[in-house]
Amino acid sequence: MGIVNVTPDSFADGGRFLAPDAAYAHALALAAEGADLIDVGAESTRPGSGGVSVAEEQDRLLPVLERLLKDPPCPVSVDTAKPEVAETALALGAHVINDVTGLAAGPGVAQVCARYGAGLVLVHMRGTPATMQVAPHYDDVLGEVRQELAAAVALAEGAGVPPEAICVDPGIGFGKTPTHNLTLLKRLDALAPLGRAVLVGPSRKSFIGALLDLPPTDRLEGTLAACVAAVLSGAHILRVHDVAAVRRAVRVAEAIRDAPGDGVEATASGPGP
Ligand code: HH2
Repeated sequence: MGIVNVTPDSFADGGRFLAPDAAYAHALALAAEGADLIDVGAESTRPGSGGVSVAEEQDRLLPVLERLLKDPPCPVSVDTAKPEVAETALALGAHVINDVTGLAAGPGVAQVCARYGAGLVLVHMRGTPATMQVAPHYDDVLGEVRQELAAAVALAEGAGVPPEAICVDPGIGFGKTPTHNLTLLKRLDALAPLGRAVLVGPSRKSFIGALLDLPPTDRLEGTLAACVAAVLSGAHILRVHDVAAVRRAVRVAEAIRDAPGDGVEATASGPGP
């Protein structure tokens, strides 16, 4: 899933793709790099951000979605927690809604998805972007994230979204310390009992900055490591800024994951080392 932030203030690329032409061109470029899904968002949810109005979010999104959905290069998801924005996006032909609040405000976004037959990403978040990084605490981060996502899944299904249309995301950086993020990336298999595809978004996030002491623009290698670890622990979809690089890293990681583990040659293989 390639990221297109139509925002002035996103933590990694704020302002670069605020102009509709730039956002549209970036979406096409990410699809050409091999993205299977493009995620367009118009509200930054970085820690401390206060949010934008429905009108502002629509004003940013619509010119981009109108162009992108005329002849979409791949399915398009829209990163919003507002039912009104979700409705407008789906009416234009968007395929998936990515709700980083995991239906915190109620089933509204899920009801809209059910009506349009759209996919729904439910992300785990504790608190709101304004408050979520103020002393996050869990007694059992894996169990609590799984339980809270299970409640969101039940809410979505109750609103009429079919089980196979829902995917879950542990919400890297959304009300988590760096250690919580590392534990979640290491143990994505803990979400397997939910029976949904697992999406995860570690791209350029601050836990990488904390480990390497580098700004968002210099976090590619850290992102690749996090994505590889996520694939090995059970991720199905990766939300990233750097699609081409992540695709390459993941192809190798998947080949290693799927290689015979017992040293016995199952099929004829190529040359040696
Ligand atoms: N993270 C961000 C936004 N949307 N969606 C999902 N499903 N998972 C995530 O981890 C996720 C997300 C935050 O990253 P970004 O869009 O790059 O920045 P900002 O919120 O500052 O626009």
